[in-house]
Amino acid sequence: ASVVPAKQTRPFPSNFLFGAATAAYQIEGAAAEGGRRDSIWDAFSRVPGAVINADNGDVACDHYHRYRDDVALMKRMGLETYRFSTSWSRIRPDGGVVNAEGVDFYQRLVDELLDAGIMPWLTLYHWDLPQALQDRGGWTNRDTSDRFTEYALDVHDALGDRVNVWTTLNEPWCSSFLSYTAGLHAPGHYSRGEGMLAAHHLLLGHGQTVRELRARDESLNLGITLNLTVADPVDAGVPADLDAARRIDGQFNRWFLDPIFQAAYPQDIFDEIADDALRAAIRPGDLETIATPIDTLGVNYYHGEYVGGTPPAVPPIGGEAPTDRRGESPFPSSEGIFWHERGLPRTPMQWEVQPEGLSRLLKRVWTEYAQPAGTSLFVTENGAAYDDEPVVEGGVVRVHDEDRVDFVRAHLGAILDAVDAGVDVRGYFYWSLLDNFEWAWGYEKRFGIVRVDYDTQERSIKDSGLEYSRIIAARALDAPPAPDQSQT
Ligand code: GBH
Repeated sequence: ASVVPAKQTRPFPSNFLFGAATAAYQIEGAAAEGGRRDSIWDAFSRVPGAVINADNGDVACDHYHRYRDDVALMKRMGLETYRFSTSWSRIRPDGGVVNAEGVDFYQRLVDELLDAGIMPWLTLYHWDLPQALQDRGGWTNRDTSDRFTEYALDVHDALGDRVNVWTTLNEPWCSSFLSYTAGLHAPGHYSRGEGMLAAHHLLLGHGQTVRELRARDESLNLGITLNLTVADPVDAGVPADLDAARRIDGQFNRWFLDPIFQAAYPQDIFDEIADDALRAAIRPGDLETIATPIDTLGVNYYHGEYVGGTPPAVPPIGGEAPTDRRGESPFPSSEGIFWHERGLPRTPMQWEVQPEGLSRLLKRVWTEYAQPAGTSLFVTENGAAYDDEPVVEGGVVRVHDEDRVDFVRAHLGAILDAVDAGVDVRGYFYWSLLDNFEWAWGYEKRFGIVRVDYDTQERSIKDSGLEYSRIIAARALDAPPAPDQSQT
């Protein structure tokens, strides 16, 4: 007789928060309404060839008009918190004077969230710089850091009494190197020097904003979100492979973590890539400002990197190296670094699915940076685009996105592995709540746990969304069957 094993579940810590994330330009639409003016993404989307299918954020998910329904949907799904960003171009359309209508939209959104019992998690900058500021050099101009702090204080004037968690920047690596060096994101420049200047001024804007917000209100929870990765050498016994992994780690991770937590750029990478313009841009006191203590570090994790110091015999599916449209690298220094294939599954974006990398990343960031600083750790983005195929069943649109269900479960499991190893991870935000404008990929790639029909704007919760709701309700993950149980 077979013994039915008791259902095994892995509970989440009692203080763990479950949420989903979006960003203003990716979902709001209403680009020319409510006094909003162009951001760099409006302008970039008009550049021929910049965005697939010449898509843009003019309408997107029309969230600007449908935010009430979207909040109701979040409530139905049981989300405890919602991570969204405010649009600088709504609040200060020209980078200067405050636009009351823009402020009003976010007040209504936050009130709606609070009424629904959902904690607002506000990000001030998710890549949509007012074009008027780009016309003056954008993030390569130090003045933009000051404008950012002014804008942040405006948002605080409007929402400081209702929003406790404030994230300054989302993924400054993307808004510097991917934007000013690789040309893949707005403003679409191809300059290694500009990327480094942009990164420094973004970090400076972050630090001085944390300082100013803290001075206004000590009770705010302040932080930043970084896109971090795990760089594995092809062969840890080969110095050139180890070196490749060190340099990728340095440019993705340490270039941002070290100044924020240790008031210094990583010396090895700095010696290799810093040019005279960057050295001149770093003024006395800047690094101390950047290292203003934060309460929360948000980690965005999508995939790892598998790199070596020599070219692979067979080029990996994703290519031997990330390149811009001209075939060059987004990194200020990546000469002699090659991406290899290790046979992991890949999403249609060719990103590896490597949940175990998330466990290792969290352990490392916790022990080396967050814990010593007394900073809490959250996974503020994680998700995947798959080629969803909607079907109508009993008059209802269903998306049986098994791949995404597995993806979410695997990454939540990886977080629990980190928790078991002593890492204090406080929450998880799936990217994204909705299918949305996926930057240079336009509407072609869908990351949502909720499907958006872009013709009708109808929303349908995908199977992954239903599964996520169940996990939230149970506050636990069903354990996978023990490997030997099924054999006997
Ligand atoms: C996030 O960034 C964004 O915050 C979000 O807005 C976006 O919709 C979501 O991901 C999905 O893309 O070495 O040049 O090949 C993603 C972070 C970091 C993922 C860099 C891709 C490889 C870049 N990205 N990574 S490259």
